[in-house]
Parts: sequence; structure tokens; C-alpha cells
Amino acid sequence: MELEQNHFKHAILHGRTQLGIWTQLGSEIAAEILAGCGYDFIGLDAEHGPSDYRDIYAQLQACAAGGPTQPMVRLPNQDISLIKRYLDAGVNTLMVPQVDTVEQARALVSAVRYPPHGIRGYCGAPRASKFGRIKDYATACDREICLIVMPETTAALENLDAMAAIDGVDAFFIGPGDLAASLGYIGQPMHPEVVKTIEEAGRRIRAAGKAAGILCTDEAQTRRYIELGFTMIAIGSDQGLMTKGAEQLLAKFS
Ligand code: 3PY
Ligand code: MG
Repeated sequence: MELEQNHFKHAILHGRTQLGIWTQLGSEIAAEILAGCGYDFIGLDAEHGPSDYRDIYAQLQACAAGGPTQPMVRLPNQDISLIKRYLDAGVNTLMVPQVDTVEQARALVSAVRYPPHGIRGYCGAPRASKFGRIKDYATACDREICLIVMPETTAALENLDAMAAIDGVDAFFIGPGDLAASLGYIGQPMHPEVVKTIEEAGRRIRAAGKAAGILCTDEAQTRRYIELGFTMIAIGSDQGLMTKGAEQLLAKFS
């Protein structure tokens, strides 16, 4: 059995825009439904929301059954033993929150690579290798693993150019909520100063030859981010859609 190509990784590295949807409900049923909707990627969130390791594992299985959408898992933290477990579970597109320094970014690259290039612990037949059926998984997996780090603070922006120069960091996904908080505008990810800072960060990321991403639910600003060359954009979430959809439905009769 062959290791599947990570179409998402190849698309962002070639500058093709990928649109995604976030799932925050911690539900494999929601993940299966969303995986069939035609989005390029689906964000499975283990940082915020109720999902733990086994929940994400079930959501990965649901995504595989639901459609061709690429699952992207946002880890809860930078714990290397947890990264190893998610990789073993078959996560090939990992997003790591709150990465502020070059040292942290380098440690993440090392965590996703087997020796001699890194320190990922070896397991004989993980789900990632289809339980041992992909014979060359250990030597081929680097090619398809996509490491996305999240710059979400002013400290991260100071170190952005140096982090972008690291081989093995494929992309940067800016967290507008945390960045707004770090800039002194908590709860205002669309504040003009925050948006200006995000756009400038996107320019620097692209100038370094890396892919830039963002979560944005404002249609006009999403279109602007796409024009500016952001190639990974999460444009909504299951929780947001359910809340808005349910309220709008009821409002028709009130
Ligand atoms: C943030 O807005 O801080 C996020 O992490 C969103 O993805
Ligand atoms: Mg964040």
C-alpha cells in the first residue's frame, strides 16, 4: 500500500487557496457531515472545545468515511509526546498554537521527524501506516507531513522572519483572536489595527516563501485575505453555523 499524497500540503506550497471549516463540537458525526461538504480542509480542534485524543481519533475515522476533505488537527499545546501520539493516529497536517520563538518552532520540526532528522518516537505499525500496510511509511512520511505553526502574539511577530526561515515549518496560521488580545484589542479580531498587523504578517510570511493562513468569518475581509495571498482560510465553524442557522430559522416565525 502506498502513502497517500497530502493534497492540502502540495496545494498551499504551490499557492493554491484552500478553504476550510472548523469543527468545535467534538463530534465525529459533525466531522463526517462536514467532510462531505466539499471544503478543502476541516479543522479538528484539540486546543479549544471538548475534544481529547480519542475524540480526535474518532473524528479522523469519520473524516475518512465522510469525504475527501483534508483533516487538519490543532493540537492543545507543544508537548512532543502528544505530537507523537497524534502523528501515530494518522494526523499528517498539524497546527500548533502559541508558537513564539525560533527554539519552539525548531523543537516542533524535530518532534515530527524520525531520527536522524528529529526525535519522533518509532512505533512499528501505527494507524498512520495503515497498521503496517504502508511499508515505507517511516522513510516517506516527512514528504506528506505538513507542520503549521500559529503566531498569535506580538513576540511571535517579532520572531516571524527567523521562524519562517526554518526548514520543516511549512506554513503559518495566524490566530486573530489571540493576536488581537496580545495587541491590546481583546475580542476585536476585526479592529483595523489588528487587521493591518495580520496583513503585514501575511506579507512577511509569503516573502519568506511560506504559506499563510487565517480564520476569518467576515466575507469581505476573507476575500481581501485571499487577494493578499493567504492560502489557508477557515471561513466558518460548525458551532457558529448551528447557532446562526437555528436563530435565523426561529426569527422567521417571531
Ligand atoms: C485565534 O483566533 O486565536 C485562533 O486560535 C483561531 O484559530
Ligand atoms: Mg488562538
